[in-house]
Amino acid sequence: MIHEQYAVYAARQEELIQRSNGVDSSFYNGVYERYRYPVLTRHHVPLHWRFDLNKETNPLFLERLGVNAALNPGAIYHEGKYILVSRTEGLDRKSFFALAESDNGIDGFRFVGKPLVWDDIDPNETNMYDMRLVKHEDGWIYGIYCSEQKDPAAPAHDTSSAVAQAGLVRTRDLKTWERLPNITTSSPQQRNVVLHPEFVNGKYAFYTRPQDGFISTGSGGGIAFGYCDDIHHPVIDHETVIDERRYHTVYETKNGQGPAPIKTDRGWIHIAHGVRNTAAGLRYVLYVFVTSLDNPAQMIAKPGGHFIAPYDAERVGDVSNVIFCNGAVVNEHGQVFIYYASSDTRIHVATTTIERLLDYAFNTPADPLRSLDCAKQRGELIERNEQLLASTLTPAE
Ligand code: M1P
Repeated sequence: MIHEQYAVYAARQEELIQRSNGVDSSFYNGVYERYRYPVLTRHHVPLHWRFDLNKETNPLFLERLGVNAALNPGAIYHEGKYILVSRTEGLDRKSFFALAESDNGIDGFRFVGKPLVWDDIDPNETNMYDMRLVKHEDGWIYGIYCSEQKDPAAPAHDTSSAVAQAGLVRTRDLKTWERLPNITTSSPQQRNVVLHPEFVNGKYAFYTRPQDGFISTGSGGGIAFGYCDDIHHPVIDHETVIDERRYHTVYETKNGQGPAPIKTDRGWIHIAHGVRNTAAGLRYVLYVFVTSLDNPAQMIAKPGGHFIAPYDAERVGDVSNVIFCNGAVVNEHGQVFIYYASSDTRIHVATTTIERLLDYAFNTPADPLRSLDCAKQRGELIERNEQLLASTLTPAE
């Protein structure tokens, strides 16, 4: 018999799911819109994924398998629906992947089915997270995710050290998933590995992030690019760094490719995350760069500074001061939906258009890298504007 409390809490959850979302008018930069509410949170996770609904076995209606957070979703636009594959973290700290969909990409997101599973080919894989969903021109939808295990070389007293590698799955229908072997690279650690959506020089191509340590990049780091001959035995022999870390930038400490790059007639738009260290810990923001259509490993534009950074309530969460993005989609009208998580806790959307993204990418000045040069850069903008203002103001004004 179903517990009577179920109907009460199910109705509350339905209200949350059906709440209409709107642009947050407190924010304007012309580049993208922010929205009033997160689009997906742990409160959206269905009750029957968390509670035993049976009154006989759960008379007090206690949550049995709670969910701590919904974050860092992969995203695709598929058959007219906006699909997220959320990193969904149980109270036990283990993340699993769960699919949610919406008709308009802004609100109404609803988890569907059950948590995603596939053949368990690696008994050492302990945690899985941050899937990039990529519709490849070979016809498959790929999921590339971080596959994490305890560091086998760690001494017995060290129960924290971990090794991250890139796990690989694929599907055609978003229901059944085929697990392919992990992607092999020469780097001791890999996260933020992303498949390029098209063949490049006839090969599968990946963005990687070689690094020495689980958290720190060590001598590695930077967003790299490499080829893979056989997707069934994915090996990337050679990684070339295409976007290096650099002193006193928003990506000084580390960076990583976000979603698969977005194709436009002027180049591939990349949304990436950049990390710098502060007295309060690491700060994660998003930034943008563009690579050439002929050669997606060649940078052709890079606006200075961050694109999206933690804003207001987004600043606080399980890991505060973090914006992370591994999912963005473009619909048939050229509208862009950027799904990002704030502070490793909940998922938001920002909307823009290809036209605005290209304008931002090509016309935002580059980072001059030194304060005095930044002051001069801003001074020049002010001078041009002052001249314009002076020439357009009538004496009466
Ligand atoms: O906690 C912030 C982020 O930390 C990691 O990011 P990166 O791969 O750049 O080191 C990931 O664990 C990511 O999931 C997380 O949001």
